[in-house]
Amino acid sequence: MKNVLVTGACGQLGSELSLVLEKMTGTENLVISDICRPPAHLSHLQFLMLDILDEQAVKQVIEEHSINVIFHLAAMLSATGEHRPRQAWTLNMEGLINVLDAARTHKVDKVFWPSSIAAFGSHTQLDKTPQHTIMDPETIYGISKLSGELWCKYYVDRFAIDVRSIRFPGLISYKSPPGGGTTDYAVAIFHQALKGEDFECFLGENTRLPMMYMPDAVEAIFKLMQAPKESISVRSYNLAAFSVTPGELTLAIQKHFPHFSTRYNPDFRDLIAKTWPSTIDDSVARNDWGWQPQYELSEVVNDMVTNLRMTIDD
Ligand code: AKB
Repeated sequence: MKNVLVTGACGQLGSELSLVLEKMTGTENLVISDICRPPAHLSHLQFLMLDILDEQAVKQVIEEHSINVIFHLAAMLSATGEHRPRQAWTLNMEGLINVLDAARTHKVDKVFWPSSIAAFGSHTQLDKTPQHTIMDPETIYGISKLSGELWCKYYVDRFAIDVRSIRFPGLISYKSPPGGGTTDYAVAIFHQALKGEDFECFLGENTRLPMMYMPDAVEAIFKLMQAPKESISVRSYNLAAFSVTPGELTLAIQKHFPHFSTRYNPDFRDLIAKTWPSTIDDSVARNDWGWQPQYELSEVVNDMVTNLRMTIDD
């Protein structure tokens, strides 16, 4: 990787990925972008205000910085998308197409784009969801992810752009908060526990979703991006680490905070979650590029609690 551009760098995934990318590319070869100012821990990086809906601006950045690799992360997530469906569609689709087209025009070597478990739907086999199965998403975010997968494949087949993608489960991290997703509860719950307060959960106690710890997610992106072209058999890979319900996560957190408790007040996000896989079959990623998660639930909980405690103590 020589000159790298990250879009949506201030988001949950972008802000962690950018720091790891910096170690690989060097600060001078990394350009991060978003439509809001970067948080303090990214302020030493080359930052550009870039609206991915501005097609000319996207092309200009790629040209001026001789970008060879793009990590296109800017998107609106599932829950916010349900409040603003047209904006979610425009941002998620037009943004992706602008990036793919700029990559084609400027002969970018590789593009990474995150898909999601939201691309599946209620007729999908939701237990051990296979790589190839029925996909009938019911949220606008999910529809944009499924359409985005098809657009990526189209650019691969038609223009030989090397686009690679992962269908991410919910991501758990302590460095930056998620924004507007259905899986966000799995981060918010830790912050409440650390504050010594109970948690009101917008999912039902038994709603099981696949989750992944951020270091595993970042590692997966690098593994996929570094895999030889010949080993890539699909463009958007299923990926799993562990699956958990809010009830089980509460029990795991209670091992550290015995007085912690969760009240359940499921809202529209619980209905969304019920159309998403509860567990994922990621054997294609394991076979193609050796995917192997490092973090199980108990390790994630230990690490989250330790690191959030340090943040509070600082
Ligand atoms: C969301 O909840 O919208 C995201 C996702 C699963 O893609 N975290």
